[in-house]
Amino acid sequence: MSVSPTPDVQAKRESFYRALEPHSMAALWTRLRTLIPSEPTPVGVAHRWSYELARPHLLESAELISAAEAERRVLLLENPGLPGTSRITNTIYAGLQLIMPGEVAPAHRHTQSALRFIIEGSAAFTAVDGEKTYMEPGDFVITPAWTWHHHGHDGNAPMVWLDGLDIPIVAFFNSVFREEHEVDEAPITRPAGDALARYGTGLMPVGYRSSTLNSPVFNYPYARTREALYALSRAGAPDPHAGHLMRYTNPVDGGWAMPTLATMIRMLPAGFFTSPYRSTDSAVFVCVEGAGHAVVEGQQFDFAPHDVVVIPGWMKYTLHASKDTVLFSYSDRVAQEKLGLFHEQRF
Ligand code: 1HN
Repeated sequence: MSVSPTPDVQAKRESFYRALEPHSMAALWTRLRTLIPSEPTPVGVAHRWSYELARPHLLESAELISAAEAERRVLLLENPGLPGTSRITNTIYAGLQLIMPGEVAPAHRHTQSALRFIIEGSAAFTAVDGEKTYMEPGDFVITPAWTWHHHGHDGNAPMVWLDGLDIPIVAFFNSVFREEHEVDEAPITRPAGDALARYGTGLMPVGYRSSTLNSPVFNYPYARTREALYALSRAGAPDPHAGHLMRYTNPVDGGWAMPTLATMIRMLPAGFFTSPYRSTDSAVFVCVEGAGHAVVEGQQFDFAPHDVVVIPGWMKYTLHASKDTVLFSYSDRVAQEKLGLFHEQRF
């Protein structure tokens, strides 16, 4: 039990604290409770971005700037509780990227890892480390750290995807490097589909040794993912807290597909309500198909296809599907697990 100090003692302490300041010192006992709270304090707020509202702004941006001039034509999704930070959570970045027919987003590389989750359009490709992959709605695509990558578009309609990056994590460790390629389109050295054929069919070349922390598969096509999710949903009951939840894996070791970001996808049958859940990772959800709502710490966020919902870590939430619904999500869980920091609670 702590006893309140007398006014005299308190005044002496205050002057002691002020005397420490010029020496770049401070008394821990004045800060201990804020430095080490009894449980996580959620950072930022839960929020929903309606794609119907975002889309006209995104398309308008194409009239103002080319992909080449912008380098990446992206409207970033910034947490309303973290203004000016370019963050959707304290640890992750999200943005909606638009590429128009014929455009090229020039080749560069950086130490941040990126994922793309395709929202609309077809016939655009991303080239990663010498291989192109053409992208379709619902595909999950990885751009590993420090790989050359550029995007192009051979089709005739706008193409949009959600970018997810570990920018705040890399910034925290001050390990940011970037480089522009000498040409806009980096050389293509392997046929499209090469990685999926070699590593993504349950087979692998004998003697293959991975030289990266990422999955060698860099496009997980939605057609296959969807088939697996719906087969799973027909085969048994959903998990009460998660629904039919699957994670994208690295076929080399069965671990997560990316070294910092956890990527998952779930199917929630029509009428299903999840039980309350919270975890220390902060997550970004994309509604792929269906409709429903999330209730986060008592606040409701409706979602329809292509809407994005952010749920900061340690906020308690439930999910409700009014139709058969598929939700993609990514979070900082992989980084947290590696550091022994991931915790979850089911109610
Ligand atoms: C980036 O390289 C891409 O390659 C997208 O498409 C968004 C946001 C910040 C930094 C680099 C891309 C990005 C980015």
